[in-house]
Amino acid sequence: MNKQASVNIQKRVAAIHDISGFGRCSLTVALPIISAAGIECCVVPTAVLSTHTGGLGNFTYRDLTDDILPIASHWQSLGLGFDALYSGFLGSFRQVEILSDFFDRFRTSDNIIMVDPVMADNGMLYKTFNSSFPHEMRKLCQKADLIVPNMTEAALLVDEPYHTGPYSKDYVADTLKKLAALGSKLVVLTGVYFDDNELGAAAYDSNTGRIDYSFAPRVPGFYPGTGDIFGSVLLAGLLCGHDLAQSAEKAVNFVSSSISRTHAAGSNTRFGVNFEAGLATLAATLKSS
Ligand code: PXL
Repeated sequence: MNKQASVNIQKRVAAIHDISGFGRCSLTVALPIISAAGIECCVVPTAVLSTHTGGLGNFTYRDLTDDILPIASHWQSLGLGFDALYSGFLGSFRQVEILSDFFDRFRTSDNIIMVDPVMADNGMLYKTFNSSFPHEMRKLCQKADLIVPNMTEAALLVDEPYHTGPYSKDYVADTLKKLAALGSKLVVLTGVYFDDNELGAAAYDSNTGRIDYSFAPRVPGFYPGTGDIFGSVLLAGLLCGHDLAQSAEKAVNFVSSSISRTHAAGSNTRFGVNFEAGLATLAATLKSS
């Protein structure tokens, strides 16, 4: 091995999500998961909340819209570069345009922009968004290399009514193609199921037309934060050198084992899932090729 090849350059991600102090979602899952993969995770908090907005009562909410571009400017002055830009839950309508600028500042010919269009689940928009937000979020998806919507977000992005499953393969393939037509060449759709026993994801690469599916046994209940866990493992997988289908499979398996562990413990599901107990195994899985 020559000297150059033996140098291991650490990857670096900019993760742009809210930070909810309690409830295990957004930055409180992205940071530990990406770090466990050996990747440096720099954070841009879009808002600070006491908890996530999914059923824990009167959460506090501090919008950080006006801090995002000054953070970007300071980082530019330091000459920082990122292997991936990863956005999730946004704190305000205005943040879409601001993130678009953020992406323009840090995009390079070989980094990846991943947009998780966090805004809805189970057929409903989250409390902090109004009905014009999906139209705005579509603009950010146009700028991405990879988008990671769930089935509800997918319906909002392609401006079609939301349907509960089980879904047909044709419906999923059609939805993936419509999502890619928004501008992002790669799409990973979560919450896909063809029967009531399994739940998983479909990974679509519009460059090749290939669709790969990954499923795990369905566990009853609704588990907040699992979309953020999924996205963080997916991105970590890609940056560790796994392909889109392999990374999506690792993300499905990690979310599934985190949910099973939480269900088996009888924990309050509104508090998020116990992904922490799986981090050491995840790190080993991501590092093996
Ligand atoms: O997991 C998505 C998410 C992220 N951030 C906040 C949320 C939610 C979902 O409810 O409320 C603040």
